[in-house]
Amino acid sequence: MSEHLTPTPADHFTFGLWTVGWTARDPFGEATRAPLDAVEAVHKLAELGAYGITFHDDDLIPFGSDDAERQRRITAFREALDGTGLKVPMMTTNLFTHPMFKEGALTANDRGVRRFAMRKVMRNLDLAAELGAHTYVFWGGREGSETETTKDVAAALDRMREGLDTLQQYCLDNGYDIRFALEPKPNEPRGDILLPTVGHALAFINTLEHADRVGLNPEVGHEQMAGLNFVHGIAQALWQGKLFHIDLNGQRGIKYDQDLIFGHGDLINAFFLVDLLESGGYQGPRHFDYKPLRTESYDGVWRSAAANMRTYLLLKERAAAFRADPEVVEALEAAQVPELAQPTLAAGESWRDLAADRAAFEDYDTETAGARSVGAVRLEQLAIEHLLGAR
Ligand code: GLT
Ligand code: MN
Ligand code: MN
Repeated sequence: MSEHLTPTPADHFTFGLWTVGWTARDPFGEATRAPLDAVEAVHKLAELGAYGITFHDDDLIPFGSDDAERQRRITAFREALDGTGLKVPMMTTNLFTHPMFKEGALTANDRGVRRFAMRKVMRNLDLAAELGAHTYVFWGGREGSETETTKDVAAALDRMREGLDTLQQYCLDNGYDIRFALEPKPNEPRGDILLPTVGHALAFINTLEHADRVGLNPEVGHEQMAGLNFVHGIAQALWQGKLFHIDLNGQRGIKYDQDLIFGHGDLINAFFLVDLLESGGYQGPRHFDYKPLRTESYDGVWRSAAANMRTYLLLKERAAAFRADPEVVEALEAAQVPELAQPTLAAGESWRDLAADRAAFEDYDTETAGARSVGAVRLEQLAIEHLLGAR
């Protein structure tokens, strides 16, 4: 394997403990793999060249553990982190598995459930601060409904805002430098989930008290489940300074959440995603949130972890070759792509000047503008050829 395709911590690849640790229980069948010890996961991921590991409170400390058990597990995990140098850049809360969360957590109709959920997050924020995590993800898997009658959406959004404002205040008052990242998903496990897409979440964030400390953790498959272009969503999140974190995986079309290996879904979109992440100023971890196929045993689990990273590095290499190709540069010019960065009005020009410019309207050659060829096919084929290694 050529050296630049061998992952190292400098690549900032991270994995959820729940990904390699998924025992492959699904709604139709029992687990096909034995549980994975968190300490072993840390060692294996470090060996493979990852930078970090992320987790939900309950991934590390089973729900209902007593204090002694909790401490024992945290200590063993810390020792593994210290021994390997693996980091914990992000943490999150499980607000979806326990039956109490069946109707929501921060937005449950039941106020007692909401108060419990807030305390569960607070306790785990203490651990996140202790382990040096600076990003905290909120995936509202149970925040939604199957029926219009059971959920007052406006009230639920009020409660979501109250919860996030209060929890960020908790961080600030405790001196925790932890920013929040909301993870949109259109559906599954709920029929309809609140804040279903990047766009909904971006609009909601503007209503928060600490809006500057709240951004997004978009997941490839979640936007694609809604038929949306992930690259466009990420470009807007970056443009708004809100790409705090990212969940990389693969999805094949509008169906259940597949959580495939990165690149094993829409490969063209993955190519342009890596191109954008590498050139668009994203500095955060490249976090894989995927599920090793249920058909595989642990050899396949570790192979799939390595595959995520290698695919990313391959796409990074291909994207760099695409950008460096003089023919691509020329085709971009021909398609007027760089021209879009030029403001529509000239420096100092007002709408009055524009209104007086006959060349812009009265004398504009609309026939020629309508007949021009944009050159998109040539450009896209060049991208495909680079992606396939043909250039
Ligand atoms: C859950 C979900 C993911 C979220 C995780 C964070 S857990 O597996 O499917 O998309 O990122 O809570
Ligand atoms: Mn998913
Ligand atoms: Mn995710």
